[in-house]
Amino acid sequence: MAAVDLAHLLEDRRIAVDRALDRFLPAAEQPPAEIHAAMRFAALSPGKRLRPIVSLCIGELCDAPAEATLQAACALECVHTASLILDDLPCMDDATERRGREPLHKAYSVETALLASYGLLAEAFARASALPQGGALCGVLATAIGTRGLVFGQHLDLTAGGAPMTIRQLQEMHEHKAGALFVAAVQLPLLLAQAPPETVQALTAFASKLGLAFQISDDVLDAREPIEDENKSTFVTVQSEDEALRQIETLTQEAHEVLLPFGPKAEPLRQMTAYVASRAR
Ligand code: GRG
Repeated sequence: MAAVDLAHLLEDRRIAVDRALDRFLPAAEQPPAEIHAAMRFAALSPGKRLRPIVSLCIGELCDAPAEATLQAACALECVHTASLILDDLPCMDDATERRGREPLHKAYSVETALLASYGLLAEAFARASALPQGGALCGVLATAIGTRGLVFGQHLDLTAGGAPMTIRQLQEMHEHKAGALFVAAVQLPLLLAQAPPETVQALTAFASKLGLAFQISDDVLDAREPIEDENKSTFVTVQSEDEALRQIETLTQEAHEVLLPFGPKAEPLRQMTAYVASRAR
C-alpha cells in the first residue's frame, strides 16, 4: 500500500471516529455543563485515535456490525482519555502538556478533571452496555482498566520510584499500562462479530505485539526530545536505541505473521502496524 493510501486509511477512520465521538459525548450545554464541557475538551482534543482505528480495522476484518463497532471504539477512546486525564494529575505524572494543549486539570481544575474522568468512564460503560453483547463488552473494558490492566501498570510505574527497571519489569509494566487498551481495541469488535476463540486468541496476540511496539516507538521518540525525567526507565535506557529499533522490527514481523492467515483483508492492520513501527525511524 502506498504512503498516500496509508495516510487516507488512517485519516478517513480518524475523521469517522472524531465525528462519532462528537455525537457519543453528552452536549456541552447539558447540565452539569462544566463537566460535560471538560469531558468534550479532553476527548475531542487532537489525539491520533489509534485504538479506535484498530477496532474499526478489526471490525472490517471480521465483519462485525459497523455502527456497533464505531460505538464500542468511541467507548474505548473515552476510557483512554479518562486514563490520560488521571495520568496528567499532579499526584501522578504532573504533566504540563497534553495533545498540544494544557492538561485538563490546568485548563479547568483538579476537581473538574477528576469528575470529567469518571464521567467519561461511566459514559463508556453506559454506551457499551446498550450494544449487542453489552455485558461482555463491559467485561473487556473493565479488565483493561482495573488491576489486570491500566491500574496495575500505573501502580508498577508509580512504585518504581525512579529506581532502574530491568527490561522484563519495563515490559510487564507496559503490557498493562499501554498494551491493555490495544488488547481491548481488538477484543471489542471480535465480541461484536462473535468471532471463534482461535481468532480471538490470534488477534489478541497481535494486539499485545502492536501495543508493545507502540510503547517502544514512543520511548524512542521521547528520547529524542529534551529530557523530562532522567531517572525514568524507558526502552532506550534499559538498552540502546539500536536495540530498541530492532525490538520494534521483530515485534512488527511477528505481528505480520499473526495476520498472514487473514489474507488481503488484513492489509489495513498490516499498514497500521507498519505505521506504528515507522514513527520511530
Ligand atoms: C482508572 C482509567 C483509569 C486509569 C487509572 C492513570 C492510570 C490508571 C493509567 C495511565 C495509563 C496511561 C495514561 C498510559 C500511557 C499510555 C500512552 C503511551 C498514551 C499515549 O497514547 P497516544 O500516543 O496518545 O496514542 P493520543 O494523544 O494520540 O491518544
